[in-house]
Amino acid sequence: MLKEERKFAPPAELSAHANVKADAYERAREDRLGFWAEQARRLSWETEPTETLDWSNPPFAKWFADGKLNVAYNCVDRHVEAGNGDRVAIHFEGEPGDSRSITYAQLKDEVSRAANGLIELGVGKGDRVAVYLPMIPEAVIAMLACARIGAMHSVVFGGFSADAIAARIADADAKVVITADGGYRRGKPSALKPAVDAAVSRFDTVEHVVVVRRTGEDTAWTEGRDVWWHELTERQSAEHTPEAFEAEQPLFILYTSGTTGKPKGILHTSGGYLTQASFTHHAVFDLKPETDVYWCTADIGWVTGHSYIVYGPLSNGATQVMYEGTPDTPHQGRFWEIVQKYGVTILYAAPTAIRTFMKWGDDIPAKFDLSSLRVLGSVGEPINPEAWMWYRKNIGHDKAPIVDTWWQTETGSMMISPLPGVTATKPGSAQTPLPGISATVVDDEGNEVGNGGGGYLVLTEPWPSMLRTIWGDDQRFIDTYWSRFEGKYFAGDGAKKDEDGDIWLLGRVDDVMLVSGHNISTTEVESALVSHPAVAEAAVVGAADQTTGQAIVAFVILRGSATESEDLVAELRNHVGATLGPIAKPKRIMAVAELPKTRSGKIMRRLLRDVAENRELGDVTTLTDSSVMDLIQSKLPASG
Ligand code: 6R9
Repeated sequence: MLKEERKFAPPAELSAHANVKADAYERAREDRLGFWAEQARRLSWETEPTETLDWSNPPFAKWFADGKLNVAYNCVDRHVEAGNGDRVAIHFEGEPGDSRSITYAQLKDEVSRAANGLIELGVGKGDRVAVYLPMIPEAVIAMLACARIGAMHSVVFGGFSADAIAARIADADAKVVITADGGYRRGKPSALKPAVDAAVSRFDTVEHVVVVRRTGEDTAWTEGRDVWWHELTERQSAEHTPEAFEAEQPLFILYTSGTTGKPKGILHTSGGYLTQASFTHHAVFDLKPETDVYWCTADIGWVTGHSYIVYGPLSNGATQVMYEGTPDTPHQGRFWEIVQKYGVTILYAAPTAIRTFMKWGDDIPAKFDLSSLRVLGSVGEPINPEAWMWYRKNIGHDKAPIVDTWWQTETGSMMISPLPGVTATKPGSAQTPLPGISATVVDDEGNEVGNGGGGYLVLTEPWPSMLRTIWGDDQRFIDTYWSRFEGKYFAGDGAKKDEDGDIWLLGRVDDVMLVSGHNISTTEVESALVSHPAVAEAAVVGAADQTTGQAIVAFVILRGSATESEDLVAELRNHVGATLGPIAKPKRIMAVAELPKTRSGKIMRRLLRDVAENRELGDVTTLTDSSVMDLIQSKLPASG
C-alpha cells in the first residue's frame, strides 16, 4: 500500500484566528446533540427548536422538528437586516467576459420578485419546480425563490438530454420548469430550451416553462405555457414576506445516477440541512464574510453547487464568484485570471480539474497573481497525492492548506475533512470526521477495523443534513443505505485507516477489483500511475479474466511531452509494481486522449469496464461528452 510520509502543519496565522479550533472535536464528542443544537443557533429561527434529534423511527430522522424558519430569509434578508445589504453576494463572470455584481440587497429584491412570480404561476408550498439553467445568477435566485415559498426545487444539470430531464420531471411530478434560451460553453452559445421542450411535450402536467434570456438566440415558443423570466419578474413587487416553515419542510430533490437503475431522488429538508451546510462552510473554509472572496467552481446541478454555492455560503453572508463557462475558454488560464481579478481567497474545486491543470502545465497558473488564496478545497473524488502536491505548490504557493472534503449528495454536506486551522494535512487523505460526525471503516461483517485496516466507509450516527429518504421510495432508501450493516449508513465507498487513524477514501466499492483473490482499489492504482511523470490522469478498471478472475486494465492520459510506446507501457507497469506490489501491475495500459466523465467530473469506470470487456456500452446519458467513448473504443483491438 502507498505510504504517505508528507504532512503539512496549518499556518500559524490561520490557526490563531480560525473560526473553529481543536476544542470543537472535544465538545462534540462529549455532547454530540448539544453541539448540533449550538450550530443550529447560528441560523435565524422564527421559532427556536427545543428538540434536536428524533430518531424514534430509524432510519427516518427528524432534526430540530419543533423549530420554524425560512431558508431564503437566512440566506438573504437577515444579512440585509444586519446592515450588510451593500455587500456583494455574487460576482458573476460570464464566459464571454460579461460580468455583474449583485449585492445582498439586490439579491433580496430579485429573490422576492421571483418568489412572487412563482406564486402568480400557481406554485405553492410542497410543489416541485424543475430548474435547468446554465451557471448564471438566475439559477441561485430561482432556487432561493422556491425555498422562500416552501416549494421544492429539482435542479437538473444544464446539458443533460431530454430523456434525463423527462425522467426527473416525471419522477418528481414537477409543475413548472425554469430554464434559459441557452448558456455559453466553449466560446459558443449552447441552447437549452429545445431539450426542455422535447421533455415537457411528453407530459400534460407541466403547466409553465419559465425562460431566462441569456444568449438572445431564437427560441421556439409555446403560447400560454412559456413565460419569459424577465417579463414575469419585472412585473412583481420586490416585497415578499417570507413565511416560516417547519424544520422538516422539504427543501429540494436532487437526483444521483448511482451505478445502475433509475436515478434516485435524494430528498433534503430545511433546518438540519441548512445547519450543517452553514456550519461546515464556516468551519472548513474558515470563511470571514467581511474579507474573504470565495469561489466554488462546481456546477449548480451538482450537490456541491447546492450546498457550497447556494445554501452554505449565502447563509454565512459570503461574497462569492460564480463563473459560467469552461476553464479553457478563451484560454487555459481563465480560472487564474478570475482568481486574480476578484482576489479570490478560498477556492473549492474537483480533482478532475486539478489534474487537467497539471496536464496543461505549471507555466499557466504561474502567469497570474494567486497570492490572495489562503484555503484550497477539493471534492468529488479521491485526490491523488501527486495532484494534491501540485495544487498545494502551484496554486497554494506552499502556504494555503488543502481541505479534501468527503461527502455525498445523500449526506447533504461535508462529513470528513481536515479543518484548515487545526489539522496537519496529508496529501490524498480526507483524514478526520468533522466535529459532530461519526464515520468509521468496517470489515465485511460490520466490525470496526483498527488503524492500518481497510474495508467500507460507514456513518454510525445520524447527522443533521442527512437525506430523509429517496423521493417516493422509502423502501429503496432502507435497502440502499441501511441494510448492508445493521444500524449503520453504508456510503458505498471503500476506505482504509492509516497508522494514525486517518481515513483514506478508495473509490466506490462497485469499482474495487478482485485480482487472484486480492482486493485492489482503483484509486490506489490510479494514484500510483499519476505519480509517474509521464501520466496526467488515469482510470483503472477490473475486466473479467480467465486466470485471475479480474485483470487490471488502465486507461491513461499522458502529459504533454510523453508519447505512447511499448517501453513506456512496460515502465508504467513496473512503476505500479514497485509502488504497490506486483499483484497491482496492470495487465493492459492504453493511452487515451480523454476519459469519460460525468458532469461533476467523476470518471465513469462502468463504461470503461464495458469497453475492456467488449460489451455494449451501458447508459451514457450522464456523460459530458459521449464522443469520448467512440475515441476510446477505436483504440481497442476487436477482441480483448
Ligand atoms: C460531493 C459529491 C459522492 C461520491 C462519494 C465518493 C466520491 C466525493 C470525495 C470523494 C474521495 C473525496 N467523493 N468527495 N471520494 N474523496 N473528497 O461528490 O457528491 O456527486 O453524490 O458523489 O463521490 O465516492 O461517495 P456525489
